[in-house]
Amino acid sequence: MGPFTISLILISITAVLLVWRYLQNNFTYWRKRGVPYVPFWESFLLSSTAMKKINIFEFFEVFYKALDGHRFGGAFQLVYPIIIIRDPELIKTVFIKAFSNFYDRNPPQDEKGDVFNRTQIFQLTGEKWRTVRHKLSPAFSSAKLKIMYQTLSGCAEDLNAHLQTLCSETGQTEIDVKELMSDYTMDVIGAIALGIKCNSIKGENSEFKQIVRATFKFDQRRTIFATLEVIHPKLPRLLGLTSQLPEEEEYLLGITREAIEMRTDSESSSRRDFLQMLMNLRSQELQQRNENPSGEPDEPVFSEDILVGAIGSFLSAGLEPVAATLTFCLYELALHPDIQEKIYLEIKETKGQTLNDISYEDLKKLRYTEQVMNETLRKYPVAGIMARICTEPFKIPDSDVVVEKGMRVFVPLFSIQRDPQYFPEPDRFDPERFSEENIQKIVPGTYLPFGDGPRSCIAMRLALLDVKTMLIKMVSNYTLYPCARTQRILEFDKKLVSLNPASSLWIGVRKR
Ligand SMILES: *[C@@H]1O[C@H](CO)[C@@H](O)[C@H](O)[C@H]1NC(C)=O
Ligand SMILES: *[C@@H]1O[C@H](CO)[C@@H](O)[C@H](O)[C@H]1NC(C)=O
Ligand SMILES: CC(=O)N[C@H]1CO[C@H](CO)[C@@H](O)[C@@H]1O
Repeated sequence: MGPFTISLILISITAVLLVWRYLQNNFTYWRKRGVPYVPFWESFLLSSTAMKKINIFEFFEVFYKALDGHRFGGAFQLVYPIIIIRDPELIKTVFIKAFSNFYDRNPPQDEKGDVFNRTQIFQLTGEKWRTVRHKLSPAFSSAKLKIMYQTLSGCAEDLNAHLQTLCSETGQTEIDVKELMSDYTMDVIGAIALGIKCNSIKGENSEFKQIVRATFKFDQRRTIFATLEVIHPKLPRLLGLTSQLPEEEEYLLGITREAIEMRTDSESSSRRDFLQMLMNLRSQELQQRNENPSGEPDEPVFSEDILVGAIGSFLSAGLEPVAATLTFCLYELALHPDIQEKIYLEIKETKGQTLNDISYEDLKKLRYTEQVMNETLRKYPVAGIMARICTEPFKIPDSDVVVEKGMRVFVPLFSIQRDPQYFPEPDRFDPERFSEENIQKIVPGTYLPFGDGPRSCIAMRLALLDVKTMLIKMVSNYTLYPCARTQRILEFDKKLVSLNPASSLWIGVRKR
């Protein structure tokens, strides 16, 4: 054996020992701190089968149940210790009171990553996130929503017209709600974000629709990307992987740029879409810089990257999650004719004598419809696993445990909203849980479909308005019913990180 071979063997042994020590440190992380936890091997086996056999909600359900009786507990994601928060009060603390300790949703991004990845609102971190969020908030004000309501009504009317055609012969038809709602949200988001008409409902399979769908589909490639990112934010790029395919990214970048360039000043003033609002913010910023050239030359906030990123976020948050919520809602209505009838009567009453559409101001009178929407989001929280990164060490109240900086924190909201302790008979779809006298009984911190605190969903009111507008159109003109193809037990898509039916979802639709 030459000296070279010997040193090679020694190096290998050292490397193995170092890795083993590192893993050993991680494995014993929770035990050493006296925190209840799901043992490493259990977590690991679960995550290795999780990719295909169960979805992320069921994955966290196992942790949730294993930690029954504890306010919080440890588990492992790959080989890294993570913390699971179960207690409603502690959840509120993490989201609101201790917000500055759990500032970010993701670890700081790899700055050289792809534009979309880097600038999506949910991925912005630190101060930049605060500034952008603050400036975007007016986009979702009541005045803006009132204008958007017209756009939404137009899209819902297209849907109505489409169904009228399908029902024209026999007065009824069977629809794949999942597909139909996916088309509907595509039309809505195209109109609201970019001011373009996609005509997906009318059956146009536009390039926009194809590419946007592909871009925001959480496929195998993206699962691998996300897994590598857990190991190290830079790892995907080192291996040559981007979260977006370059051609998809180029396309979205292209249409955004094109949309910006095509807008002349005179046209701009009449535009009311999200892109226009972003452009206005950018010109305000430019103007301020010109007027005050001596000021600090900060990095511009509304760079083109941020603009494209904001549009990208808008598309990704406005498509699948909204389509899924609508799908679950219509499905439950088809199975519950009594609930459907109550909505129908409420809408009819609100419309009163006039057959006009319900005005924006009158929408808030539809309390029962809102209860149904709330119950849908309770049973099917599309973003049911909420994640935070610890940005400042945090001592958990009434315990000696300190959450260390960099630790990933998970709130298994899906399991909490289906915990019989908080919602008796959780599988039952029951809008009465949100009736005037019952809603007070809901334990704070157990119902948070849009998150809570400064990082809650910025577009919550728009999403709810979208759902409501569609429900009004649908229920006032059609009766939904289960047909032979309707599944009685819903299976969720195992490939996605958001909640979605696994396959087509058929229901019957009859003209009223
Ligand atoms: C629906 O839930 C929200 C919380 O997300 C609550 O503020 C609202 O009062 C609820 N409305 C009804 C009618 O249940
Ligand atoms: C019901 O359908 C008819 C025919 O398309 C339409 O005129 C009417 O506006 C619809 N009603 C509602 C509430 O959408
Ligand atoms: C638009 C843009 O800058 N895209 C970049 C995304 O990331 C890849 C690889 O890192 C670059 O090649 C692209 O130019």
